[in-house]
Amino acid sequence: MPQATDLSNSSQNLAIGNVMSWEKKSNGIHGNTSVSDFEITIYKDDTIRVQVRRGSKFSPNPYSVVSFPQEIKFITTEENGKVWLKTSKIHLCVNLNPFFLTFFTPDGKVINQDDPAFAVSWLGTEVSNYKKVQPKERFIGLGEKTGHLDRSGRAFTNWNTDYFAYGIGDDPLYMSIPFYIGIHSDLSYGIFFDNTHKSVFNFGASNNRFIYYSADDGDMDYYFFHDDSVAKIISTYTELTGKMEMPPLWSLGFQQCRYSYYPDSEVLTLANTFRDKDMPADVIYLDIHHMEKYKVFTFDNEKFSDPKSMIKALKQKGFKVVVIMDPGIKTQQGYLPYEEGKEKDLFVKYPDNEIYEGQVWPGWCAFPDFTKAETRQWWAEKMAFYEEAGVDGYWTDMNEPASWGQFTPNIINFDYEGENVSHRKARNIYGFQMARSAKEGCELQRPEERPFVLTRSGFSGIQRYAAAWTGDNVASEEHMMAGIRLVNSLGLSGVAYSGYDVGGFAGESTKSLFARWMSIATFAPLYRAHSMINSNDAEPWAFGEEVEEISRNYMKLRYRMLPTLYSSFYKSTQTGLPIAKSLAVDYPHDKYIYESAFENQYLFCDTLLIAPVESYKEITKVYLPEGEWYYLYDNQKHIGNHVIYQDCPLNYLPVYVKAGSILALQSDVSYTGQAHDGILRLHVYAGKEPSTYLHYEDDGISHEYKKGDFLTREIKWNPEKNTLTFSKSKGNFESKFEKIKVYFHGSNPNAVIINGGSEEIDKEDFEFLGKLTEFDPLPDSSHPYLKIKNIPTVIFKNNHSSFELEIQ
Ligand code: NBV
Repeated sequence: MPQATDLSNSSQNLAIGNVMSWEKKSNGIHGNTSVSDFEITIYKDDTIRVQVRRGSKFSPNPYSVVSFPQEIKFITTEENGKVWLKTSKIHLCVNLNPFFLTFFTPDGKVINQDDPAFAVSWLGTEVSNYKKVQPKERFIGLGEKTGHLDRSGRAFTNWNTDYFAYGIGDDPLYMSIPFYIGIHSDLSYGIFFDNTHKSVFNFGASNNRFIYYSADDGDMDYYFFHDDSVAKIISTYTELTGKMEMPPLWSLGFQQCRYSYYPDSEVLTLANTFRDKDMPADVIYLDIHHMEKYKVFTFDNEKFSDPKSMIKALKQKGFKVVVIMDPGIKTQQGYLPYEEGKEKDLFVKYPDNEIYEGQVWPGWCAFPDFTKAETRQWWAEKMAFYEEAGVDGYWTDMNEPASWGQFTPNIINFDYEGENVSHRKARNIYGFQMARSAKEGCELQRPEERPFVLTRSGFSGIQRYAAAWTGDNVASEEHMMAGIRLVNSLGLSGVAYSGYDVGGFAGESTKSLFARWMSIATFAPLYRAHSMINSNDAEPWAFGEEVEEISRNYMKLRYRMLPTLYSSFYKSTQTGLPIAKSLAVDYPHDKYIYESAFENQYLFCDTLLIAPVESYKEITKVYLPEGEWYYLYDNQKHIGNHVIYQDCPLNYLPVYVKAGSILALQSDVSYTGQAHDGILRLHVYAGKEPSTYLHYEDDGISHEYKKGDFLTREIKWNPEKNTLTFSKSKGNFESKFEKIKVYFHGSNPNAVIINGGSEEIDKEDFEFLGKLTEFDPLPDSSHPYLKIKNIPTVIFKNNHSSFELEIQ
């Protein structure tokens, strides 16, 4: 029998040891050693779960995983002291004396192997899994972690932390995602360590023997993923932990925040200024000064005497309003949320049942226990207060949870879905569950609309409930670049919808820094500017005319790109893949992409390669991976697998279009809800490889798309036949685009023929414009030193049948 709870001699390492017995179960095996029980479960061909415990039962995390093992065929055999579990994608070898695991490909290559001596081990309650480092192995992912794209040589801690003005190498930050991807010898795999205690991932820091992950307590409980691409591994991880749902279209527009805009007249002036200055924008945030003495579910009546009318006026101008919600509830007699929380037993407590209090903005506060269903439901109901005023979205801040002193006592208790656990186990999922409650509040209050929640804290699975932002960054060039890596890393870790405070939250941005940040963030999934109290104004017009012009140009480009962006969001809801995609996803084995000069580069919406560069640089080195790449602003074609030197004046951020891809644009609008001119502009960039653009549309706001009110259409470029094929559109949604105009970049057609000449589209609806059209991605620039002329163009009515354009 395992000595399940014997922690004697805990000052030395206790390894799992020899297997005493094992048995087959329906979807794997289980067994024991002298110190522990283990279970190995085949989830899918590409996913195997490994659980090891010392307690009398497993204590899994009830929050992150949302899918169950599939019934699949696998083979189990025992030979020469090894048990083999074989699926079509992974061959797992369990060595019995001692217990250690080796994951192989079906053709016998080692993907990943435990350090045979230590494998799974304990130091007291701390549980670890030690892994051998494979030749030239790299590690990517782990969510919101600072540092290099390749995490080798560093260790990271998962312990959600409020960290004002963090340094660009500091750790831990606000959100924990214990999932990483290993890359070596043309192989890749993923590991999700599903334990919510404080955990550490050591990728070879201070040792040259192994890498390991450990948690303060709880089970060794991890999922191992292997497939033939990094993309498939991310997809599989998000099948396990869930995918984001379609956000409201308005949330993809520009969002303006400040700590804090008040009073109401200032908020209205802000909205008017965007419209007067012809700068497209969709969202204005109300930070903590909207509240009376920072008490959640109140408005400060002096600053906002009639919030409902103010929000109505903003809506008339096409703006949406997002309010901040902090978890701390002021412990003030008579303050309803406090009284109710006490009465209904909804707050976090000490083990002797006294309510725990910590200090935050309102003073001493009680903390709703979001790990309890009743609390989440209560909070969701309380949100009626904001809904009545017409609020559109919610921003869950301080949900690590933060408190003055930044050191919450571990002794306090959380419900944790009835398990009743200490802060040690609950902290990392507190913010995740607060965001869930906010999302459920939106669904409860406005079931007909899609929720929008932006969260600071979270854990694996957070993508199901909220978008994320990277907290209190600093107005500096290094922070601008670090934020890009954070967002890219979140994308590698299942969180496709994220962004950073454009301009920097703490400190003062310079003119050039702000301009560059605005242009880079045009290509971030979340496009939001924010700045700290008592700092200079930091709106896109606050830095003088040149910055205003650059900002306007890029903001407009963002809105023109909406068809591409929205379609990319749709794709991400299906695949879990990032929208801002580190080059490590598509080119994991290309060593150049990990170099510090190039590690910030990423693909946006699969079509554009963004090469972020500091604002003071006039020329920069860009690495273009395999393939061909068009410089966005002049169509110059570059051959991939090359480093190029690129001019990067402040008004032109280096952006390249992948040859073979299709960039879908629309006309200028002032906000996402405004009608465009009805023409979908498809820019086809000729390349050697075939490619597909999946166009997606729906009403942008309701859930009707789930019932079939959407439109998808595949548009395929075939370079061999020189054809562009439009599939029949799917779904019941009537496209908002009456016409389609195709621009041919990099090919030189004399004619375009539809359906080989047998027009199924009426000829009158189809026109080849020849070499007429100009294209300038930044048309309002007063320095249009680039303009792409003579692009052959065809325009036709958007009917929903399938057809083919043959380019001659
Ligand atoms: O609510 C004020 C700020 C907010 O603006 C910021 O975005 C959060 O990250 N909040 C933190 C609290 C305190 C900041 C010093």
